[in-house]
Amino acid sequence: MKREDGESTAKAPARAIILRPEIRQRGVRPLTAASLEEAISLATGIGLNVVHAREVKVSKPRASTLFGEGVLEEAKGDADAYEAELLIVDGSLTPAQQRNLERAMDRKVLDRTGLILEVFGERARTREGVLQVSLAALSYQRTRLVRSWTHLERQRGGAGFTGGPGERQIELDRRIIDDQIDRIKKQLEEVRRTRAQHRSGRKRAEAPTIALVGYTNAGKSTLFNRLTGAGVLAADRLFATLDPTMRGIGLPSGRPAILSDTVGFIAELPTQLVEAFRATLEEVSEADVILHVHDLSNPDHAAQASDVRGVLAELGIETEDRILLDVYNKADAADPGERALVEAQIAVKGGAIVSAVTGQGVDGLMAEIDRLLAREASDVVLRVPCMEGEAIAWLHRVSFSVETEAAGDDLLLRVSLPKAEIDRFMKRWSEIAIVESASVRGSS
Ligand SMILES: Nc1nc2c(ncn2[C@@H]2O[C@H](COP(=O)(O)OP(=O)(O)OP(=O)(O)O)[C@@H](O)[C@H]2O)c(=O)[nH]1
Ligand SMILES: [Mg+2]
Repeated sequence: MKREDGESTAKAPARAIILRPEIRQRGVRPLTAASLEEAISLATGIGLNVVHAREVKVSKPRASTLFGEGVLEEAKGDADAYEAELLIVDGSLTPAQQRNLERAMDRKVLDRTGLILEVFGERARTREGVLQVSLAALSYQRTRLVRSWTHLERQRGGAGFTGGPGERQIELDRRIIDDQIDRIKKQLEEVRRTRAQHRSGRKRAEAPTIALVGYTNAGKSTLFNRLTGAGVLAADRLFATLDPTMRGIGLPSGRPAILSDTVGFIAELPTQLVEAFRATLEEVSEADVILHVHDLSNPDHAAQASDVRGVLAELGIETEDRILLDVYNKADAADPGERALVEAQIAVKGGAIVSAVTGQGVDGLMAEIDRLLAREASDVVLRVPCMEGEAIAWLHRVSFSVETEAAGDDLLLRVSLPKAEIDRFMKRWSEIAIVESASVRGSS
């Protein structure tokens, strides 16, 4: 890991041990996609050298240290033996637990939220992304009387974590943090104002929007690239994408649509991050179609899907009033038995099986999106003055069908459009009248 503070160069990566508490309530293991393997990926993703990792059953979580005496002693022994500088607890710790563990272990302790914040910090590229992550990290740190680790610490210009800060220092830190939070919020507002202007520009493009959501590493960016021909970064690492990207695509019917790629979700996503990323996730909350991308090759894909649905709910994204389509990706690498199970499920609930890498199933997916959009369509008759060339062209481009009849200086156009698009049209050409609104077709 290279440090930029000039203190030392070409330093060996920090050594870390990971303990994953498995908290069983009434002996039941909670359904979550979080796993020791995932924690290792997160840690190596920020350049840590994971020298030891294991799960620890916790039947009675202790308020002071989470783990019991025996576990702590063993962990201390491991950490010493492996010369680890850092202990990662892949679960959530209260500020007091974190502090007590640091004392007991005599080294820095990072919990799952802290770890995920570090990963986001490392991945952030755009100004908005960097600001959002800083905001999340600061509001997390504010509640803790301990300092954060690695680069977030460096960004703050801190002096490292050894020794642990005294109470007076902490009070001071807190005031500094509050000032920083205020400043970042103002900067974010500024950045978002600019982005809102872009968004209203996109709205004027008047095409349905399709958002890709899913667990991190499910293949959203790869699918995005396959569908748009774009060169968005796709990589086998967690949270390769942080900033939303949008591109226009053409559906098989010839109708245009806008596809957006977004940040992935993860089990036990820190609330601070959900809050900080709420604005960028607006692309999802405003989408007409949500494609939930699953990694069919991952044995935990069902748990991942339930985590994703949990985050969508936490974001207040209703899935009832819009089209939600389950897309099972990585079919090329999936277990045949698992695939058969999902196929049976799709026969009942709908969905698509694809491979973003080989392209298998992708045409079918596009046709399915068209079909679902068409299903939302209803017929309306509009009285459009002949001179409104732009409106007439728009209707021809976007409608599923158009029948035209002359009526004096006007045209009567019977078009079939999804409700959302009729609204878009009426907003843009408010002076054009609907003369007849037929019932929703509602056929398959
Ligand atoms: N075998 C196989 N691998 C795939 C497929 N789609 C994506 N991958 C691989 O999965 C890894 C993650 O892909 P991404 O597209 O970056 O995943 P993502 O969902 O955008 O991930 P985040 O941005 O981190 O949330 C990459 O190594 C891809 O090459 C697929 O259809 N088959
Ligand atoms: Mg991505």
